[in-house]
Amino acid sequence: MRFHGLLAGAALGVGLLAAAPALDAAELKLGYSLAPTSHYGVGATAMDEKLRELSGGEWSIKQFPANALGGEREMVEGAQLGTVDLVITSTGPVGNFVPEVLITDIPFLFRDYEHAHAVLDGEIGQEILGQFPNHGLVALAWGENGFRNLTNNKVAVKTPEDAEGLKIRTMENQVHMAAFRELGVLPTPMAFPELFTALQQGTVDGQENPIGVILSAKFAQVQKYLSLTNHVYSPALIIISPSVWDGLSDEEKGWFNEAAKAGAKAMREKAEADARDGVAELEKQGMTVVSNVDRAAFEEALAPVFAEFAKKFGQDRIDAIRAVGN
Ligand code: EAX
Repeated sequence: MRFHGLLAGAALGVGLLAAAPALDAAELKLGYSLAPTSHYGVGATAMDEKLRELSGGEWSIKQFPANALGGEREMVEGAQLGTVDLVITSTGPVGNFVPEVLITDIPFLFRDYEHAHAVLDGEIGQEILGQFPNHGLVALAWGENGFRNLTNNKVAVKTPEDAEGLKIRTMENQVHMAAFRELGVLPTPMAFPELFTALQQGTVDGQENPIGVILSAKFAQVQKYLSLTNHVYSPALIIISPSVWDGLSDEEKGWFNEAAKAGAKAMREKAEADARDGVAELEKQGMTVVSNVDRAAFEEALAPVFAEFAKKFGQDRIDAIRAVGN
């Protein structure tokens, strides 16, 4: 009898194992700061689709858009702690966790999208991703936020002099803050979830973000002037919590890497489409667009802070980034 019972138990065990993928199907929590229709939402959806396809439905992603899991700094912290599984974030606060990322936040470093992609997907970018585990995080891929543009309520900014004295919200990022300080702007670091209200109430005069973000966050409702400064390329990252990553098999890690690549590709396509088509839309929404910005003057005005960055990050490393694709 005992013998039979054991056999029956073994048979049951096999049955359970065969059904394991369905029983164990895991849904991961992914947070980001924008609406589901944004480049982050499009990227998250593409990643989810690819992950389901590769894992036969074993793994999937539940999205928490619009800061539902907190601001970007809080979400990255959550990934470190294991309370957030996945995050799509700008590099804004990431350099506070992984200092090696900060070099990518230097203004006027990337010439265009092609250059940025070549650097980030190439040796230099992959080396930076490789540093994340030393800081309690895992980054799967570089996504994209886009080239940032200045908006404000006071003046049509064309030159650095026009921007002097403006109170501008910056990300919680020491490289961005140093650059804006150099321009004579009053940089006010602030988490993104607080920004709309701060613009509405006049706590700050302006902010800067890629066209896709300005559209998604509906900043046209609270900002008058849009200057096409394209002063800094803003990368995004797809981060996974080590608490999830460390439990994955090599095969599963492969699925996540491939899914993140699909997400990053879709994110870039959407961010670039927004940058192309979104300016006309923002104009329609009532913004005054300044397209003849003197970008060379902005770059020149930053010369002293570029010298500081060279000391901090190494002129050779900055040159290596600039040299990619030349
Ligand atoms: O990631 O904080 C920012 O300005 C970011 O660009 C925005 O949250 C999108």
